[in-house]
Amino acid sequence: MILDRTMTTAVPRAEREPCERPALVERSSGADLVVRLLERQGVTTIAGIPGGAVLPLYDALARAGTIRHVLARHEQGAGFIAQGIARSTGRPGVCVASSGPGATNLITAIADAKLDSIPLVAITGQVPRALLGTDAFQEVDTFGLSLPVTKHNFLVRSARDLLRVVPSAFNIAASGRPGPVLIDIPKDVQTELVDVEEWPAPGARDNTRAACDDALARAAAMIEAAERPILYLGGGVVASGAAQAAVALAERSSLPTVMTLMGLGCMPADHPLALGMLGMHGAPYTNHALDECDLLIAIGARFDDRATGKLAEFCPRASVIHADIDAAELHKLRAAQLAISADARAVLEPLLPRVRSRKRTAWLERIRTLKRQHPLSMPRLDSLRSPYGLVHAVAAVLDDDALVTTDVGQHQMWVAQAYPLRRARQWLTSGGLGTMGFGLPAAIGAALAHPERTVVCFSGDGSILMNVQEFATAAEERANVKVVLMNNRSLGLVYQQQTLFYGRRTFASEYARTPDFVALMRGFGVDAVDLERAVDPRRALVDGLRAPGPCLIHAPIATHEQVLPMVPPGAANTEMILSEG
Ligand SMILES: Cc1ncc(C[n+]2csc(CCOP(=O)(O)OP(=O)(O)O)c2C)c(N)n1
Repeated sequence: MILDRTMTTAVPRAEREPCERPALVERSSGADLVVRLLERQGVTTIAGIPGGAVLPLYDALARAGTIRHVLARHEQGAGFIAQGIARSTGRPGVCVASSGPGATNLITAIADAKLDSIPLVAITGQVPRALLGTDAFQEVDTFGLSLPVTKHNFLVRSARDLLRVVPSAFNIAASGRPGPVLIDIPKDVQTELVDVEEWPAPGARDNTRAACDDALARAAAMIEAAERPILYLGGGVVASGAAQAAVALAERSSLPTVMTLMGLGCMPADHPLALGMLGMHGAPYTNHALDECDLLIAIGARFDDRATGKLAEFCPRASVIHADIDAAELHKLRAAQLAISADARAVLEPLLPRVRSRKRTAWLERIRTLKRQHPLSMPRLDSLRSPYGLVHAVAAVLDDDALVTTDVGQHQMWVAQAYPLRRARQWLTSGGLGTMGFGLPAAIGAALAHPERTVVCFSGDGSILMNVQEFATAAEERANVKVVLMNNRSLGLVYQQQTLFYGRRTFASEYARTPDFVALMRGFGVDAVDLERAVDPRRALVDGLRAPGPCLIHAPIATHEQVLPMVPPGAANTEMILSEG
């Protein structure tokens, strides 16, 4: 018996797909089963921290020697390392933790994956079955705790059930709208022996349903009839691998294109039709263009409040086509004239040949005028002390192969505005949950998945301390991660909000004392360069970015710097604050 929260969705794949029949029956422990099933999923790297309740699984990993285990220094770090793998490859990431505090430490990373629809399989050890519900040592109800923050979760009560649970977990994590799945395995289920007669097929992403012809025809007609259409791309375009099709559609019909924080990179930032990020910190011309559009084509986006501002005043003149794999998103926040419940790629690719090539001279001319009248101001681009100057200087050293992660705060928004992201999956940021501490471990995961690439993590002096212990992991793994620490000696985004909206009462947001980050790196065995003290800061920046292995680049930023424009929370996107308050 397993506890499975719907008891219906996890249809055993073994019943649906042909199974491989080994000649002999194999006797296997639950822990060995998990390792074999992970191998069969093609998992090569997992991140975690062992503990009593998960030691049989660790022993099985040790005996098999087939899967690289990255020893994180905090389970949240392990969760974000797994997310870094998932976000940069599109395949489910795997993290492991012990029961009790190990599992609770993992919860934030799981919730983060839920809000950003990231495929993650989290495996936790649990107290033995007989002790469940007894307040045993390191017992928490991981199943109950994770219920609202997972796409699905399992408490496994028999080793045999692992044969269906593990493939199901991968199938559920990757299918439809991706998300995190948790498998909680009591210690005695890990040691229980079972005879395996046949191995189930690995859990794979379900095939996506094609969008129906009628909907595609209507979408094409609406695009055709529109005078001022805008294409609005979200994380679903990244998840479904539809970026190319989106750009092709935009080019064919001359569609100015906005992206959510999660959708950045789908259209190259320097593409003539790209209007960058919309919403709270979007460019003024972007939000003004949306205000004027008569058709909004929302693909894999969910009308998040950070993107829409005051919903009632978002795109007030527009009809809406909304395509999303998750039917629950359709009409949830904004009623759509045409709602299509399908994967972004399954909509965009067949839509393309149905849409006539259009020039839209007047609308594109209007966009050029809006750009002139309402530009995005990026002051002091030539200075490394300016946030925008620093972001540009970093980008100038790296090529499009580089991956970019961020933490959460002003630095995240400066990078979202200014870094020339040019491809999907280049950009890894915590969008929905906005979790400080995401950047470094996510960068480590991305670097492990792409050892040939440079991964740059932009962080703040607040965020970096939330998972600073993962520098030890980065050093141990020689991960090619460069952390650009934008040190404004404050929780900058909080400081900015207090300045703008709380009568300048900046409280609990400025640090009276900050650590010597360069000295800290010495302790971790990580290289560091300090742009504050370097004789030639530009040279030091290049050296730091080109050094092999992990490196911290310490960059001072004035505390008063603000990320602008800013739409006050609850205001319409056209009511932006444009200059420092
Ligand atoms: C785990 C967590 N706690 C609190 C917050 C609220 N919060 C959002 S931004 C921010 C400040 C971030 O400071 P820092 O990392 O130094 O970045 P900066 O804004 O200065 O660039 C805080 C506290 C959060 N997003 N995540």
